[in-house]
Amino acid sequence: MSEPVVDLRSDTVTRPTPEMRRAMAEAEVGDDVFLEDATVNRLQDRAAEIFGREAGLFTPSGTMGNLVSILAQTRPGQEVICEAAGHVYNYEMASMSAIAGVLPRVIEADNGILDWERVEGAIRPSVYYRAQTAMVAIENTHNMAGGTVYPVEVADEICDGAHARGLRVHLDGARIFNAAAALGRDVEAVTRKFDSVQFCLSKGLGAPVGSLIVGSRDLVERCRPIRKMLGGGMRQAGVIAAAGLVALETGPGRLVEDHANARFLAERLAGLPGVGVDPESVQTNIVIYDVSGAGLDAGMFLEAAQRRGVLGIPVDRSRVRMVTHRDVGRADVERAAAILEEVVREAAR
Ligand code: TLP
Repeated sequence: MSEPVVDLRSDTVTRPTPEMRRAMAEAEVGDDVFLEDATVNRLQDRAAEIFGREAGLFTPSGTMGNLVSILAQTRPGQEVICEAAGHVYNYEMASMSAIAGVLPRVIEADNGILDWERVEGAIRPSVYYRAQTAMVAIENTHNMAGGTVYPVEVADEICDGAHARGLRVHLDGARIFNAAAALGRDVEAVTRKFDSVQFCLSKGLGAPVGSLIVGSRDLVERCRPIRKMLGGGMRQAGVIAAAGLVALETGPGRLVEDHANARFLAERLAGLPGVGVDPESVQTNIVIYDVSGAGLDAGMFLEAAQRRGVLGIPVDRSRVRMVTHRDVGRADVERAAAILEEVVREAAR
């Protein structure tokens, strides 16, 4: 029998565990537009509790969670400061402009990690004839910078500085549990100064669907009608929230394994001729590496890897991203590393 494919395209590819499927089958449900789905309510309350916030709101995706948070805290014609390689700016269908009517004010940062000095420099002067900055949106971990983590003081300083200037701060915390695990802190401690936090159940935590927004009760009550406007008012959503609850309780504790597997993969790759990656820079579950030195572009490299049973995604012409997750263990990652070695050695021949 041929070996199964090692799918490292994303941590979104995990399948629900038997425990999640059981919870889904048995979920108590109701109509969530009438606020009557007991499982959704439980998930929202539990998320709020874990983050030390007043309330939570379940959304179908991280993309919707980010957009709802932006819509709730900005007006058309305002600006949102974000990082150049950030997800909200690059991978969300320009929704902040197309739907929220705000202009992304983009700044570049080393490793995707902004600091207050850079953010402050991008804030518009407070004069009536200039568009006004309304929000700062930061991403932790930073996906396309390779899963990099904000030091807590750096994020806190951005929040304090922005608040003093009257701005809101949104956290795209799709992978905030990975950040917290890497820092050895809890998510409450690393997110407490943000006005809104979006985090994904369907990434490292392993749920099949869903994200949450957590924040003050006032924020959540502003977000709820916006979610409905966007078509995110779901009915018996308890069937998916049930899996989310299992993910929330059981997912965070095992992320360190994914991080160790990612580091292991990076170490193996670093030993290959022409592959550019610094294993020390791999802080969480994402490995981004450059294959151009091996005489390959990212597309060619990934095609050759796919033929042998390993999947990743291209970041640009020369760089590849691979993400570890619950459905790949150390043995799978070892096999992937051996296959990628073959790809590189064959290219050298
Ligand atoms: N990221 C996906 C792709 O869209 C790139 C992935 O495979 O990593 N914020 C961040 C930081 C994300 O990485 C993602 C998904 C989202 C938001 C959006 O979440 P979903 O996919 O639930 O809309």
